[in-house]
Amino acid sequence: MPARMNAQATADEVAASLKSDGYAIVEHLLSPAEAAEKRAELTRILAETPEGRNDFEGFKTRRIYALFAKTRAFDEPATHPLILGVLDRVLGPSYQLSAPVGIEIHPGETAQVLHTDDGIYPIARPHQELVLNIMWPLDDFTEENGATRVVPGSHLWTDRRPDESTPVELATMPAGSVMFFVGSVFHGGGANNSSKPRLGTIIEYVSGWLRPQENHILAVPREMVKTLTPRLQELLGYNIHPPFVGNVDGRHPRKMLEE
Ligand SMILES: O=C(O)CCC(=O)C(=O)O
Repeated sequence: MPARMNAQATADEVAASLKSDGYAIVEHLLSPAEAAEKRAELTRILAETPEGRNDFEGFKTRRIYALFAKTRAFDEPATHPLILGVLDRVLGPSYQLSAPVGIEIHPGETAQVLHTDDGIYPIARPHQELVLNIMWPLDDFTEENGATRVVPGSHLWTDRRPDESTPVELATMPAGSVMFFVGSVFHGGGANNSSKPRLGTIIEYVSGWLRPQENHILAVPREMVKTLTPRLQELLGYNIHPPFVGNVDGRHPRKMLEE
């Protein structure tokens, strides 16, 4: 069981837990009112969101992609000082948003296959951490409603994969908490055996020199990006990995927001 920390947890404490277990939970980072406000905002968007197209997305799961084009509810969570502090320690100074997704798992959904989020990149294990993912539960995550399943310590595996006998932990936690998990740890959404949907937002970050899962430059209109904070603009791809990965016509991409 990894350390469960309270909202006073430091980035060093979270990073230490990630190093040993591959995941860490900080409870009550958002107030119940903040979590409820974000839940209501996503519920509005979910009314227009289709169910998944395959077993991985989940046939009884709705996923909100292009999140930063559809709501401002996660601008602050995405740049929360604790989140950025942990990112600095795990991914180093250069990282960007990869896959921000609202995930609503409906009753009757089966457990998602256990997987790693950095497995989409053809880079042999072991390797430096390339991905850090943050789950923001907007409902209480319980054993019954599909709390995320995690295989503690599996970020250290080189050529093993989980099977039926692998011990799995459930990331049960109250709404408004956060679960950090590194891209190399095996995890997956749980089965929802309750009578209500389970809503959470995953905000995934990737090293600045790798291609993000979602193309935010196309997904989020440039006029909208101009209204956001400089840090969020950088995380959406208006940044370079030093010395010049991501340049536009030889210039820093932030210049595209000044025209
Ligand atoms: O919804 C969850 O609890 C985890 C989902 C997940 O890991 C994924 O979709 O890749």
